[in-house]
Amino acid sequence: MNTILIYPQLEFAKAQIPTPPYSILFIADYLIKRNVDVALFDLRFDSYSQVINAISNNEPKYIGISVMTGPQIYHALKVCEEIKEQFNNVKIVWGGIHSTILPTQTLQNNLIDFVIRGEGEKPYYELVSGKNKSQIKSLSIKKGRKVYHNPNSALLKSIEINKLSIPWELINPKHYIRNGNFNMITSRGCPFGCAFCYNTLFQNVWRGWTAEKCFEELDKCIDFGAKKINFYDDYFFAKWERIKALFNYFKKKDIIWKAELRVDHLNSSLAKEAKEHGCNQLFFGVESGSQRVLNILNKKILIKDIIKSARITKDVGLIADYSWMIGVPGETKNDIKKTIFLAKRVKKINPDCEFSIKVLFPYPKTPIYDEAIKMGFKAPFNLLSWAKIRRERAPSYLKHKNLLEMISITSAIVGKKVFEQNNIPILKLIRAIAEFRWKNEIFIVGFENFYFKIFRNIVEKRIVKKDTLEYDPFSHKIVLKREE
Ligand code: B12
Ligand code: SF4
Repeated sequence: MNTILIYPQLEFAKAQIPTPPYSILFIADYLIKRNVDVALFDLRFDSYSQVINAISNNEPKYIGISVMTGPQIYHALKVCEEIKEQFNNVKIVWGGIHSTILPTQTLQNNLIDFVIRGEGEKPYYELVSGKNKSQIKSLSIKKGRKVYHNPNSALLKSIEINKLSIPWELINPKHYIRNGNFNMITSRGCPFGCAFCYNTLFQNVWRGWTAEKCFEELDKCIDFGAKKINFYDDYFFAKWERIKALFNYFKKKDIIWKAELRVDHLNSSLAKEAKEHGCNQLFFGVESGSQRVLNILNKKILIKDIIKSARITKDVGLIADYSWMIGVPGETKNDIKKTIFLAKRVKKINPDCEFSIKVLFPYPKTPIYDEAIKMGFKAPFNLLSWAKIRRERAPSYLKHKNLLEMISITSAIVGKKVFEQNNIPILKLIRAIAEFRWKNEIFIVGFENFYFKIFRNIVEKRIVKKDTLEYDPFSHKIVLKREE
């Protein structure tokens, strides 16, 4: 039994510290432990010809592709096209958040044979090991033009998650370390039920590695060069005992780290302890400066929590990264003003903080999506139109679409330290214009909106020029790349 798992290319991948493709790494580990041969390709580093050769040599019956909403869909379709052209009998299985949200629409595409919704470990193993398809939970199948969805499978339990390790032998770990920076994930799920969040689809249950399991996995990452770790967990601080043990581990191993925390969970002693144990930065999803909008979003935080977080991080000397959101169904211009006002106030309290304001794109099956539909939102109707979704682009049902996009683009420029690099003239110019706009709140349509993509390309090319320069998110500097 053998299979191939593929992580398609991402847009602007070069300007980021590449995150290992954990989605398919965990699935691979589950399969390997059950005697399935797995080859894994991350198309940020591997080529189509490697994939084609592996299919020729191993003749797998199923190939699994991991896909997020946005530009990755386009790259995923390209690789599927290439595969189907040469190997018509191979069955292509899509998994990941996008196909979990829209399994029927995904299967309407001719290139895709099956969708696995939700966590892929168990259903994908059952598929490749030949279990009767009608018995495989979470599998979506098409017969002719009709699509059938088997019932959802149960989420993996914490005990099962703790049996999963990262099979580093399948990829080159060094690809994912840049100047000691490394992105890691130690848990799944979040119980808070924010109205816009994909976690509502995953039954909002937190499951994670124990502290001991974290040490075991982190030791391997440290061995191949990880020194500064960015935790991508949705709810890293879920279990206090686990966090205390991890704090001691970070101190012992001299690890610098950052992670996401809810503002209502922050207090001075937690911030101090985190700082004393290597924390350099906390990420807060604060979303809005309007309490009314926070309530619509079911965020369960108060404006005063946001302000307090800025004071605490300032006092303790932590960098705080605030993520704000506009374009919420039911939001007024006044609410948007309040968000800009609060983002400015927070920056004033803790000048060392970072921030960006993103435009909400409602995802099907989240509560906010139903509100958006009532207000005239029309979701993209096929995979290629979903591929066009961009973080800074506002959906067209929103009034003041251009204004929202300009706020988003301007905030990303004034709020992110990467634009503070004075040694790159183009960044200086972009920042000067954005600062003028931000200060005076002039967000009428400007050339930045039209040329933002070109700007991003320039920035990316400059940062990765000849692959020797890159942005270090911990020191907030563009640094010379060292070979790990
Ligand atoms: C790290 C990360 C990134 C990294 C890239 C990840 C990587 N490996 O390189 C970066 C920062 C680049 C990124 C970018 C984006 N991201 Co992102 N990202 C994440 C994050 C924080 C962790 C992903 C992860 O590793 N999860 C852990 C694994 C184990 O979980 P998983 O991916 O869900 O995989 C499981 C199942 O989904 C399923 N599965 C997944 N793939 C497959 C494949 C097969 C064959 C099968 C059977 C099953 C299966 O099984 C897996 C194991 O159980 C998630 C949030 C989260 N906590 O998951 C958001 C998240 C995935 N990102 C999201 C989004 C929207 C984006 C962007 C599109 C944002 C944007 N609008 O620009 C961009 C993509 C832009 C682009 N350039 O293409 C959304 C996805 C929503 C969606 N509808 O797809 C998430 C959920 C964040 C959120 N809260 O909204 N992201
Ligand atoms: S706190 Fe964050 S991860 Fe948790 S449900 Fe809300 S948005 Fe999602």
